[in-house]
Amino acid sequence: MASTPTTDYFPDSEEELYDDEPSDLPSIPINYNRGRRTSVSAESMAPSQDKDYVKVVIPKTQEQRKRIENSIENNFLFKNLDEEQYKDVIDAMVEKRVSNHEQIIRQGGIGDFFYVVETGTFDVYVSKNGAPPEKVHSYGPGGSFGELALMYNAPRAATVVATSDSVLWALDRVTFRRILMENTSRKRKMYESFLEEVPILVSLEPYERHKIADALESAVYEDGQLVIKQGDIGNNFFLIESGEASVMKIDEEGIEHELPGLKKGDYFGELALLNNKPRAVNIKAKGRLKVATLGKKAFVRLLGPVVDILKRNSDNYETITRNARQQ
Ligand code: 1OR
Repeated sequence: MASTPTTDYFPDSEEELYDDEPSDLPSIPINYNRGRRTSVSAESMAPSQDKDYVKVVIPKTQEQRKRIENSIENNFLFKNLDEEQYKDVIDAMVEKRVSNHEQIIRQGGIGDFFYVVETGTFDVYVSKNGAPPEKVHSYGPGGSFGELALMYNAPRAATVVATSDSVLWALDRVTFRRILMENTSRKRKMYESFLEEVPILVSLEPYERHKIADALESAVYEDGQLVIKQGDIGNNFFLIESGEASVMKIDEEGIEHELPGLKKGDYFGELALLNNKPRAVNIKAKGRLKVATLGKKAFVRLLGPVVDILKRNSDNYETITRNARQQ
């Protein structure tokens, strides 16, 4: 049927995990779409003149299809595809076996493919202003890379090299743009300016914030609704997109103490995730509260670079609680 790519393409990738973990979120769960593969909105970012489009179909065995499904299962970029989009993506993917040390993408090169890692490991190098390349990231199974050049019609932003014999699935540029780009760039745009203003995230690279955007889900709580219940197991991390939240701590005698509230740009819910402890306080919406949340796995993976700051900040909680009790 379609343009079968030659076999010496150089795929690339970018990764992410969204996780089918338990969630703290309320009745309209943030993951309401999961598993249903309902259609995404049709705001057209992609050059998707569907009528003229010839689908890429690379014949594959059931076993190969299964392997692709497993590889993309936890990848945020493949969320929210409808059944047809999901099938089209799998049809279009090409298996690429690579050897240790093989270069998959070269910084400055032209973007042709987007890559998903089935097995193996990859390192990412960036050279800034002609300086020697520095390792900035690595990928393992489930990861994906090479979306940037395809999304922005830009040269490859980094070099990606296999660090073991590996198996990749490559998706051609046209299929990537037609199916995966719309949702991805919509989300990155939606959260971009907000994430730039979240104090805890300022030290991150823009690309790290993009990846957080891929993983975020928004949820809304009405006035008085409990977001976090003291004593519960914690599954999510929260950033306040708009509105305010009140914070209450119940002490051993059952007396409730009000702690300083939270506002736009503030975060909460990290403590239970960092320490694997029950939720330390109650957090409630004060008026309408909109939050962006990350599941635990995504939190660990994407906020790794700021964990020390989160931990340091949490040292203040004890002082704040002590002061509140004395009032
Ligand atoms: P691409 O099409 O530009 C290289 O081809 C790919 O490496 C790129 O898409 C991303 O998928 C992936 N900056 C830019 N690209 C990165 C980065 C990155 N990490 C992975 N890729 N970082 C910023 C470095 C200043 C690393 C952030 C952790």
